[in-house]
Amino acid sequence: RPRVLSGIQPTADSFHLGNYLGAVGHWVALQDTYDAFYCVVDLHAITAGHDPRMLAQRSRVAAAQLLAVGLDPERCTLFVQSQVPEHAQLAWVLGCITGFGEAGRMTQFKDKSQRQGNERASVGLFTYPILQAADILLYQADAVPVGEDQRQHLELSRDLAQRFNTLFGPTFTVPEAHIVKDTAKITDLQDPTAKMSKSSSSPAGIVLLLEDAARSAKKIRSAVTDTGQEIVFDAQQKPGVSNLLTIYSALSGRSIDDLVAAYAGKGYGDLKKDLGEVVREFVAPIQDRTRGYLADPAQLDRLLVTGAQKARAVAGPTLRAVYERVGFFPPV
Ligand code: AQP
Repeated sequence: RPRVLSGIQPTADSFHLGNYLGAVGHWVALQDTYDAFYCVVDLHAITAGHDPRMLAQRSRVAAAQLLAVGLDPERCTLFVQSQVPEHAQLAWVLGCITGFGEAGRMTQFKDKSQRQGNERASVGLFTYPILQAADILLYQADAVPVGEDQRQHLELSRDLAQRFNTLFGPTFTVPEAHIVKDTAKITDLQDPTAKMSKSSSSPAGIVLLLEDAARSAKKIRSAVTDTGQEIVFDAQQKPGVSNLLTIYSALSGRSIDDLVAAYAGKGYGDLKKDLGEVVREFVAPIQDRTRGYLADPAQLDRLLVTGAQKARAVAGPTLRAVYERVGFFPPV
C-alpha cells in the first residue's frame, strides 16, 4: 500500500476548522487506502516560544482530538514526534544539504519571523521546514495531506529527497503534496482574504473544534461578509460568503450549488444562523469523544507509546540507511 504521512502542531488548546477541513479531515479518509502515519509534531511546537507546563497536555489534547475525529490506531500509526528521535537525527543531516538562501525563501518563516521581530525569531523557526522534510522522508511517504499554506514546504521536502538521492544514492521516496483544492484554505472570519490561523487570527476570526458551540455560532454571525445581499460562491469578489459556503458544504456534505439554490432569496443572516447550527451538530460528538479520551490520560499515553514504537520500526531502517550512505557509524 502507498504510504501517507502528516502532522499537526500542539500549539493551541484546540484545532480550528481550517486544520480540520484542510488536513485532519482528509487524514481520516486516507487511513483506508494508505499505510498512514500521523504525528503530533511537538518538536515543531517549540520553534516560536512555548509554555513547558502546557506542552505535554496540549499534545494529549491534540491526540485525543485526532482520535475523536476518527483516526483509528488499528488502521493508522498515531504518535508524538518527540518520542521518535529519528526525526531530529535526520533533520540534522538534511539541514547540511539545504542551502541557507533556499531555507530563507520560505514565506512562512518570513511572515512569522517578521511578526515576532526578526532578532527574536529562533533558528528552530528557520529550520522548521527541514525538520518537516525529515518527518516525511523518514517514512518514505508517497503523499502528504496538508493545507495550501504547506505547499512551499512540501516542495522543499521533494527537493531535499531528490538532492540526497543524487548525492548519496537512492534512499528516499519523493513525496507528493495531497492538497484538496476546495478546502485547502479556510479563511479568517474577520479577514476573509487571510487564512484562519492559530497564531495570527484574532479569536473572533477562528472557529475552534473544542470551544462552546454557542461561541462559534456568535463568531459566525459576526463574520465579515461582502457587499451585496446575494448568496453566491465567488471567492474573488465575495470571499466572506464563499468561505462560509465552503465550510457549510464541507461539514454538511451538501454541494455548494445545492446550498446556493437553497439560499436563493434569503439573506446572509439566514446562512450564518444555519451554519452555526451545522457547526454545533458537527462539534458536539467530537467534543464528547475528546473528553472521553482525555478522561484516561494513562491509556492515551500508552496508545501513543505503541504508536511511537510502530513509527520507529519504519523510521529506524530509513535512518540506518542514511547513516550508512553519509558515512556515519550505524545508530546504536
Ligand atoms: N486555514 C487553513 N485552511 C486549510 N488548512 C489549514 N491548515 C492550517 N490552517 C489552515 C492545515 O492544518 C494542518 C496543521 O497545521 P499546523 O499544525 O502547522 O498548524 P498551524 O500551521 O500551526 O495552524 P495555523 O492555524 O495555520 O497556525 P500558524 O498560522 O501558527 O502556523 C496543516 O496541514 C495546515 O496546512
